[in-house]
Amino acid sequence: MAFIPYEVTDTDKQTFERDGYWISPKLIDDDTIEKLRQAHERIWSSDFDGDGYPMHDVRLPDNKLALRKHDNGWWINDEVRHVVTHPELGRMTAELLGESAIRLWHDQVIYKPSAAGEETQLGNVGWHQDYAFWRCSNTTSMVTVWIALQDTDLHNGGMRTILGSHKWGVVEGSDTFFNQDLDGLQAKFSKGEWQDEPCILKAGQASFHHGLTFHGSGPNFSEQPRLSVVAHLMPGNTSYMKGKGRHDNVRLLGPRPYDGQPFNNEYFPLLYSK
Ligand SMILES: O=C(O)CCC(=O)C(=O)O
Repeated sequence: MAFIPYEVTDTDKQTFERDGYWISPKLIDDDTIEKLRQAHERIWSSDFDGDGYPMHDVRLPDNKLALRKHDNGWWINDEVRHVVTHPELGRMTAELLGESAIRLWHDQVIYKPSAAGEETQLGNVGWHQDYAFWRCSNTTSMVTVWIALQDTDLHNGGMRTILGSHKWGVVEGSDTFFNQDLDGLQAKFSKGEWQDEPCILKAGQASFHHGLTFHGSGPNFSEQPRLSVVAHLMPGNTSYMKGKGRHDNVRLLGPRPYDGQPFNNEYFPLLYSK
């Protein structure tokens, strides 16, 4: 499994700061892409590495056109773990955020089935801000690294991001990943400004978006599923902020989490420290 090292440039940082996202060059080689595609198959057929359990049941949706996703694939799959905890991802994210250390918040393994010839929105991901789900964290300065396991564009339901929307702050009610009505959500959130840009990626490239950047995705019109592995990353000193919304990660701090408790135990591995 090999990562292809890349030095983030000042121009890359400026793009990330201006647009709220940045697309990397190819970061993982073809062998790693193939292993991650196999990891998908193994996860969806409940063939797990290690002796433990997944964080949530890996249950296939009743409708085969529906999006499948699993959180913390790294608990149950070695290839996913290798990639989402990779120091290179941490180093690049540290550069983009101007942080000295980066930890894993959680990962996602996402499978968008083919909807070729179907009239369906079941594979859609609603416009949302990731941080809307993560308000128990004391910083919005978090990053999602979305790694494409095939060439990805709007034909196969690739992500779209709203340029500059990371500067809008935390927008109330933007925890709308599971709302498949993209037009309705746009009407709700746009307030006139809405510059929608497709994330066009070759297999092995990644898009790095800020925790406040609005993004979503539409149908997969291609004949093949759209596969990705996603790492959600945070600054190394991120801590729990009480009273701001529930997230399963808070349980991983123990039975009596306290306000200000750092997310720094083994559930939140350190990827990189300067
Ligand atoms: O896979 C998608 O289309 C959206 C994924 C997403 O919202 C995310 O990774 O933050």
